Amino acid sequence: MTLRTATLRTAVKKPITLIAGFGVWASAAANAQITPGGISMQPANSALAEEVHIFHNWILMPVMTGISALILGLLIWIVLRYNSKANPTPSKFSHNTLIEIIWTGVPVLILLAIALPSFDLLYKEDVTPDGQQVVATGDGQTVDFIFANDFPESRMVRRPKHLQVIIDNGTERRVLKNRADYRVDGFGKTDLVVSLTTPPAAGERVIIRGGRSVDHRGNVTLAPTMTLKVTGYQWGWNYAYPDFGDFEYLSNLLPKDQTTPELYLRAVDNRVVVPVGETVRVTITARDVIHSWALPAFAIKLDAVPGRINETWIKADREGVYYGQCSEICGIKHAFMPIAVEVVSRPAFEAWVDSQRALAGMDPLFDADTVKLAQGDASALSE
Ligand SMILES: [Cu+2]
Repeated sequence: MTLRTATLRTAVKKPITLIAGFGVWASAAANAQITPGGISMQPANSALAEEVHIFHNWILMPVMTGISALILGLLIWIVLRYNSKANPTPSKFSHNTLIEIIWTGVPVLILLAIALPSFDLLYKEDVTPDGQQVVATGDGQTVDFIFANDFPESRMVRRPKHLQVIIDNGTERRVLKNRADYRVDGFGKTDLVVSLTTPPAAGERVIIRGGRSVDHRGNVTLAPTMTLKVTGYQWGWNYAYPDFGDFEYLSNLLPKDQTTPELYLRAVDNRVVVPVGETVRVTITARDVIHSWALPAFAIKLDAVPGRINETWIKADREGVYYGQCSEICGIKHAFMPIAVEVVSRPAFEAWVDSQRALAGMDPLFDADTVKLAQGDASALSE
């Protein structure tokens, strides 16, 4: 119903459509992505989606292919070797302890091999990242930098992999290596002291990120910079940005004559707009019946349930427009409530926020000066 089954559904759906026959396969492919002739999943636009793809490609597909091949082989062998001509007098034995142990034990091991990484993925999709970062400027002498490890007990930085130290000299970024480039004192305590082997040059920025939300690339994912509030209704979506003022808007299907054949049933009049490289908390609910906010490029599919709020998060790697659909049968126009998310740079996002505020009769939140400042912050936030 919520995220748990939803994610598995995303991961498992493809092979089922593949098996279901070429007609279904072709139409599913055309539906799933804009690329003509594409048959696989949409390219991932987040570390999490990438990990879902790895799970699908390297665990689910080999397991399914292996089991199908094994069963087919056994069937062929039985048909050829034990038909009435080849084997006129069948043996009469029943039960074989060794084989029974194998066919009980092996499936258990296979299920465990699928379950363990999938639990990890479900946890990552369900728990909004809470990583924090401190940015200090080097002076050519200082080597010790303090990171406040003030997370709740269960989310504290306790191991080297929960911490990332990055040197930014203005033109490039270097991720330092634990032990070789720095040492950490105080894992599990309130103040972590990061001691660099060589002092950062004057003007170089030292970025220390800490937290338990570590993606599969080894990067600490920072806490959300904003919340996107999604409300499904018959037949469209309502989006609100509570951090940026009291404005909200409807997002509806673009009629056939206002878009291209490829984008019809994808394109909407008002897209969701989010900044690139920043964690966005997404809260999802519905006004009338259950809908589902699904965005394949981010491996997100979460039910929108009236009277309750579900939460997940996205963090886009790249700018661009990404499409999804309502994914819970919600009534006669279920197929006509697409989702379109536009990922933009931080300055473009701020300009967009101000344009929305202007429409709602509010003063701008960001002026030219703060846009400059925020650009600096944004470069610190993006990978
Ligand atoms: Cu719907």
